[in-house]
Amino acid sequence: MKKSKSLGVIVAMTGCLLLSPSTGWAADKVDSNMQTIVDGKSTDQVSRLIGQTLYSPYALVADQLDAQATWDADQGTLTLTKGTTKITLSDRATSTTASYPTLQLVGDQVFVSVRAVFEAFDYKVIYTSATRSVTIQPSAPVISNPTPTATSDTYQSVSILTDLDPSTATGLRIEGVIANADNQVFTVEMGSKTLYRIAADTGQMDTLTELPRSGTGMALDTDGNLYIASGGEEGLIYRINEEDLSSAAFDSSKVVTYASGVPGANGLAFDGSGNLYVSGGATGAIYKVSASGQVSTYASGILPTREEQKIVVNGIAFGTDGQLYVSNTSSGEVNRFAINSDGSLGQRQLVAQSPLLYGADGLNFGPDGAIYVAANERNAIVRVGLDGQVRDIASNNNNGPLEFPASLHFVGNTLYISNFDQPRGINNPNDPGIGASIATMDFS
Ligand SMILES: [Ca+2]
Ligand SMILES: [Ca+2]
Ligand SMILES: [Ca+2]
Repeated sequence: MKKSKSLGVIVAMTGCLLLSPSTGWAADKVDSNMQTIVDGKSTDQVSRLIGQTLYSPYALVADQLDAQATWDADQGTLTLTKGTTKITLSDRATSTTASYPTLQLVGDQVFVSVRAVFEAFDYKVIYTSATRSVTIQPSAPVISNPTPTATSDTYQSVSILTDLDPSTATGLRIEGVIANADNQVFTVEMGSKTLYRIAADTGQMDTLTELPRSGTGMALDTDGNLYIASGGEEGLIYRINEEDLSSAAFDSSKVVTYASGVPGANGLAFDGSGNLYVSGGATGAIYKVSASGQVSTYASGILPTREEQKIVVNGIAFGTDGQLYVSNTSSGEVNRFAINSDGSLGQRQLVAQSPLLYGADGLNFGPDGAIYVAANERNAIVRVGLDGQVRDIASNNNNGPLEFPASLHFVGNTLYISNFDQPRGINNPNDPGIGASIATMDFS
């Protein structure tokens, strides 16, 4: 037993505390519908708002921390101990803990301040008013954040395979790109919702169909079937059969809705078992669509740090280690999650954070095993080593050839990049330059 006193013991002992005249909480306490997310996992813990402070049952918090709880009946205090950290909580505001009571009695239960406890044990506690949620995550990254280096001698050349609007530098928008083993490259123009097929060898572009809705990220399953994310409040995933992708007589009947209920759907990645993981953009959610089509929603616990950019789960790809890697566009991070045996997300680990990753959008693993990230607002492609080293491998000013690069996909040693051409960051205004286009880089 880590907890040296059972709840029953505490309840018995706290009877006298209820008589204390200093505990003026009774009129203030209200049930809270606040969602509490610990290490990326949504919990169903019953919390109470007392004044402006959120309190949770002490036993649950001690369990989440794996801390030892000890009650001092004489002092009416609860002590939590883990490793070398020890804090004492009481129903009186004290200078050594917080300016508010860190412990409250609610009915026959002992509640403790979520913020006071987790911050004392070096967790970040972040309240998000829009979603009425409290996110709790370790303050220290698992992998250290290296000093970013960007040297021009590491730059590699970028070529344009296809300019979607050859006569102009502005107007069209493409977010997703995917290429298959049949030398076919696919992208969706967002304004017209047009699905294009582009020959990887010649750059020739064919119009396949107009999708019911616009499309963003794309993925192929192991059989070569194509999947396209369509975000918005009612997010959808479209699917097109592999044999139809080469069809000369493509029509809209070839596009079927594979999944729905994935708000903000942005990036797509298959695991090795046919489960599709979907990043939820600004929702912060990551969805799993099982091979049988069942949708599960997981809170990533990833938050924005820049007000002007709210997208926090964007690019998404599996590593050879079986972990799911996702980019945080707002804070310039790559995070990863182990996948639990039930398909849910394990604990978040920070792989790298850098200003070079501001605008981190699509990501994909290269032939050298490193992560390549499209840093859209920087007109840059960034390499992130699994050791956390971050460096630009290509970047340019507003003239292109990178024009707000949004997605990228390797086929062998060739990297295909979609130039989204949003007018933001270095690409603002988006004229001059090439505009919406497919760029390539050769890593052979
Ligand atoms: Ca153009
Ligand atoms: Ca994206
Ligand atoms: Ca430009």
